[in-house]
Amino acid sequence: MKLLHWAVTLALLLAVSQLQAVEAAVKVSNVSLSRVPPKSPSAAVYLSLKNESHEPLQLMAVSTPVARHASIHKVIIEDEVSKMRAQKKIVLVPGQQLDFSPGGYHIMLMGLEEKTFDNGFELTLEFVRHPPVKIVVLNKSRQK
Ligand SMILES: [Cu+2]
Repeated sequence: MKLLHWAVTLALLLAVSQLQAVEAAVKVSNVSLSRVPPKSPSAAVYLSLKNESHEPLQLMAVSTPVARHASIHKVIIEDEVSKMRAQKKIVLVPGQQLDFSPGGYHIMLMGLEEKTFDNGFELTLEFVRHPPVKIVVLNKSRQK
């Protein structure tokens, strides 16, 4: 009975340490928000995403309670015209860092809920075979 207890404890410890290893696989930094024009009902979030694991990392979706619609966008040039295209996924190879920036990748928020948006908000990044990562976006561009 005691041996079984130890086996269960060991299994749990292993599960926890594996979970922590996976959690540390994604690093998010340089989070910023752009809302142009200031009163428009949409905004773009920029950030740096780094894959610190030894496996490819796939960002599949984004969500936030402050917008009716959130998606991964990329700016492309087509016939000399700048357009935004929704991206189904972004794949980062091990060690790769991707900087979302104006003119490139961004997280598009549409149909903003003004009251909640103004105080900063939570944004969830969803990955394949990796737990969701929640980040906080501060609304520094707030206008009184
Ligand atoms: Cu966009």
